[in-house]
Amino acid sequence: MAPIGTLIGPTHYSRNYKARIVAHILNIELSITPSFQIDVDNKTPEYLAKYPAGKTPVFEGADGFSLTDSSAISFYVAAKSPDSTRLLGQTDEERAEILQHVFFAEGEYMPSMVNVLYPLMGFTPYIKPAFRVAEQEHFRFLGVLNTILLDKTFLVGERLTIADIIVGCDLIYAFKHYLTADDHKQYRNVTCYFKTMINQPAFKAVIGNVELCEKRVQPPALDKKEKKKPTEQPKNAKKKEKSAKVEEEEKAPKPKPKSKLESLPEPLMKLDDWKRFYSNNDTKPDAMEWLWKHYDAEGYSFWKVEYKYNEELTKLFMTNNLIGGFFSRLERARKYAFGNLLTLGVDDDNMIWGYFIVRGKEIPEEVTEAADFESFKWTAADHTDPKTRAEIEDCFAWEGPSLPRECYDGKTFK
Ligand SMILES: N[C@@H](CCC(=O)N[C@@H](CS)C(=O)NCC(=O)O)C(=O)O
Repeated sequence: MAPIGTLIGPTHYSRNYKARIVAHILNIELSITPSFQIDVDNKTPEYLAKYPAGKTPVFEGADGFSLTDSSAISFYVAAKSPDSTRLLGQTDEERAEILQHVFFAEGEYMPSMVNVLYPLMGFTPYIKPAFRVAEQEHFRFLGVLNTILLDKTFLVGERLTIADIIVGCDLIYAFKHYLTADDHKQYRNVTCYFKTMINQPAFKAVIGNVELCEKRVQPPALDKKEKKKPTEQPKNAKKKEKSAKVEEEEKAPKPKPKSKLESLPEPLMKLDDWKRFYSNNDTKPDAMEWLWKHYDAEGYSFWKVEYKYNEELTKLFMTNNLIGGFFSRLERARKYAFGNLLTLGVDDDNMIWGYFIVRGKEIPEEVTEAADFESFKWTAADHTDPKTRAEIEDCFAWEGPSLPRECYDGKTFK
């Protein structure tokens, strides 16, 4: 049987598992995209033109039908089977209950999980008070699920349905990275349910073994300045006296400032041309030869970028996520910057290192305004120096003798 279409997105993300588990159970052929790079492939103009939210996964049907949202895609894939009611519910009541659990998982539980796990994993900035509130909310929803599961093996009826597939997948991150033995006791029914799910043959076939978390992921390194903040006295006590009017004005959305970079003379090399050439050609030698031929040293500058708190990095994949998080907060700089940051080293001993090209001779505010900019050291780099040039080439190629350590993975900002 030919595939009904392609599930596009990173194959190791839990949202990507849902439709594949459905397809596995109902014997539906579904193509996947193993080399998909999150934050790169879902940010191209072509992808955004088709899927404006830039999220993954998305589905492209063999017949041209396209769809976003992992749960919607899972429902659609299930509906393609003559045996669909097996997962989609046999009665009106079952179908409505399935939706009830899916909406709870997606609308209530997932946002709370994301607000806890994303800061821990470096996808979003870690702000302690917001994090504490998110933790409480996450535990509250786990408690709700724990009550729902008090006397149930499956969420709806006596057999696995799509509700279990969606909720089971939505619980993966929390059990893999956050919930430890004490939480397992506290949310016993949820834990038992989760273990039942990940031991279902279809879950195993798609995901493999899920290792439960033993030690909770710790918050990423805070900017040292931020760490000092709690002991500092508020500098400006008068702030409190500000008139309501001033505060109102401050709260009002400010018009997006025009970039200062727009007033610089037009550069000889267009950054978009470089990005396109880099994406479509071998980095060494082709793209690098192109760059050295076209690089306009008046219009751009090179910067070596190093993470300041490498000693606090732990798992390689988390380090790489941290880069992804930083890049997503550099969104405003996309027009004016290109770079590669690499995750180098091994688990529990790794570093972030790389190079950027930016428009102008200084680091533009589109970069410095990123919440975690201060966590990185930016040093002006002289691309005419042979050693630096070799490093830039190896960095952009993600391999080569001048990398300070073995390259595990990396991200390209383009
Ligand atoms: N409700 C959506 C959420 C999709 C979503 O947030 N996907 C994440 C990856 S798991 C993503 O694409 N993040 C990239 C971004 O937000 O730019 C779904 O279930 O598909």
